[in-house]
Amino acid sequence: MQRSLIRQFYRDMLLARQFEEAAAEQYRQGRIAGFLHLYPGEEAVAVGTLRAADPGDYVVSTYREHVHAMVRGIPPEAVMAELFGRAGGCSRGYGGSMHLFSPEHRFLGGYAIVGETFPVATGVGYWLRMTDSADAVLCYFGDGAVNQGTFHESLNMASLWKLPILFVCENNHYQIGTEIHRHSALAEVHRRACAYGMLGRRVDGMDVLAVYEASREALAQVRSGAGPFLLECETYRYRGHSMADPASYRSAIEVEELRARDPLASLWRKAEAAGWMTADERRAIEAEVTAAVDGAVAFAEQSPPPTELQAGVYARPLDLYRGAP
Ligand SMILES: Cc1ncc(C[n+]2csc(CCOP(=O)(O)OP(=O)(O)O)c2C)c(N)n1
Ligand SMILES: [Mg+2]
Repeated sequence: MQRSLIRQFYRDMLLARQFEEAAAEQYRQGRIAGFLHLYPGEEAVAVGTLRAADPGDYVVSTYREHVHAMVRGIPPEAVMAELFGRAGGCSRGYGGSMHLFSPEHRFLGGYAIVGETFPVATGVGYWLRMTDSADAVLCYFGDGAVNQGTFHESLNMASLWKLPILFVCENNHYQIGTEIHRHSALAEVHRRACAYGMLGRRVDGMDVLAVYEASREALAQVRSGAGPFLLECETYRYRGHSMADPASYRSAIEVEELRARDPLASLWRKAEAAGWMTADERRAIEAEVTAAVDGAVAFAEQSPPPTELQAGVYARPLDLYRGAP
């Protein structure tokens, strides 16, 4: 694999880790309100899948989507400012943490409803197919979303119509505090693909190289016209479900075991052993990432609050009240 790509993976995952830790700190200080779902532990999934995608592909993600947005090219400043609810945010401060959006990056959200990404991605896939586009859609969801009716309805139609969609399950084994064997009759999510006549496989979601390779193969299938693909990435979140969750439902031993497979540390070990990255290069990336995260927080702090609260709203409440069309 190219050395530049390995460094890119490392930089992306380090930015992801540090950005999220900075967001947690800003939340504690009261600068970020509402719910905040962080990604530490899961970095290899967003980075491996999205670096395998083409710039023209569309992305539909969940409420745990800050990292997906940044890997897609939305600047960290615009993501942090959105978390702060400021006008400099990528959704101009109206959306907050769970509703990042950027049409120019083909980043179609940020959805707070569990299972909401399936029909949105299916609609985009349908449009791509109708227009004979070469682009694809990457649709993210958690293990806890696969028992929603939208999963069945969307995967069935997507497969029937051979839509160009890569369904990416971020299986972190928990639906908030409920472990997967207690919420799913079938815990191996990728095996559900056969019910819809589509291809599916599981990959180690703590290993960015494995996720990247699996995503490239899956996207090649999707683009060939073979229809959608279900990629299950087995991963883990080191923090609670959201900042409001102390995660007391799991043992310290379990967390330690998964921390030993940390995606960043294991990539560094491999990169150093193979001579893909030197310690000096690693330090340079660390310095650059720290500056980028500090810059993002500084930008968010000085960005003003949104002023036009009614901009982008289709109907004004007063017109509705008066019966105007
Ligand atoms: C339709 C719906 N039901 C319930 C919720 C509350 N809720 C938010 S996240 C979540 C768990 C989702 O688990 P999972 O899909 O595994 O995602 P993860 O947070 O692990 O990434 C629930 C039940 C919601 N947002 N939407
Ligand atoms: Mg989960």
